[in-house]
Amino acid sequence: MVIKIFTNIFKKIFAGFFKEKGEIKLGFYGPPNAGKTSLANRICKDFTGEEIGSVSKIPHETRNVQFKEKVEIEYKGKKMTFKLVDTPGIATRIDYEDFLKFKMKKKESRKRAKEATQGVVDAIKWLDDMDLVVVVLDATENPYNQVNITIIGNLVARKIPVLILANKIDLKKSDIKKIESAFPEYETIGISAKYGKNLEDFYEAVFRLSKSI
Ligand SMILES: Nc1nc2c(ncn2[C@@H]2O[C@H](COP(=O)(O)OP(=O)(O)O)[C@@H](O)[C@H]2O)c(=O)[nH]1
Ligand SMILES: [Mg+2]
Repeated sequence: MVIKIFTNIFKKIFAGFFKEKGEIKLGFYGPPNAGKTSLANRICKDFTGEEIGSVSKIPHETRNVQFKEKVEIEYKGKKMTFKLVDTPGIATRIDYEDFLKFKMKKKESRKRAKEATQGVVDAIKWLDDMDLVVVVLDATENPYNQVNITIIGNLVARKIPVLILANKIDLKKSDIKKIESAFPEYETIGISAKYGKNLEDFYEAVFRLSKSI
């Protein structure tokens, strides 16, 4: 009897330990069109053979939080299991008229704007659940804006480890230094999600930060 109780307690502790450490919840956050889904897809494809969601040049393509569980990433002989969480782009202003420029019909544009607005709410709701967040920024855009500062400020307030990615370094206009100087307290890594450039540095940082969780 006593042994049984002890075994059960032991099992519970052990299960809890694995539950916490077993799967690291890795969130992809950032403004629309920065390349969050492109990056999540690349990782998923490389390690599971499947993609997580669709990519588009039209902003707010991702309007639901989407996941891929039990993604085992291998880097330099080490393995870690992640739950990848790809989120809708965070924006302060979503105007359906912006979609009309992409030859989208009025009705469809209005629907997209409504869903995108809900998407922002959902992305923020999920923040509390994350173990580690990768903030994906488009390195060809000015990083000093309300959205970026709000996302990073929120993560800091919640004490969630942050890694900043300067994406689209394949483009001539990209400027990693500008992102680094906008957020000097955080590690910034330049990548190209589309062409799979410099992902080694990204995995390196993710593994290192995951160990400290
Ligand atoms: N040149 C370039 N384009 C990219 C890169 N990553 C994403 N894109 C493009 O940026 C647009 C938005 O990508 P998406 O992954 O949907 O961004 P999300 O809204 O942050 O999920 C698409 O047209 C992508 O092909 C990159 O590394 N380089
Ligand atoms: Mg997306």
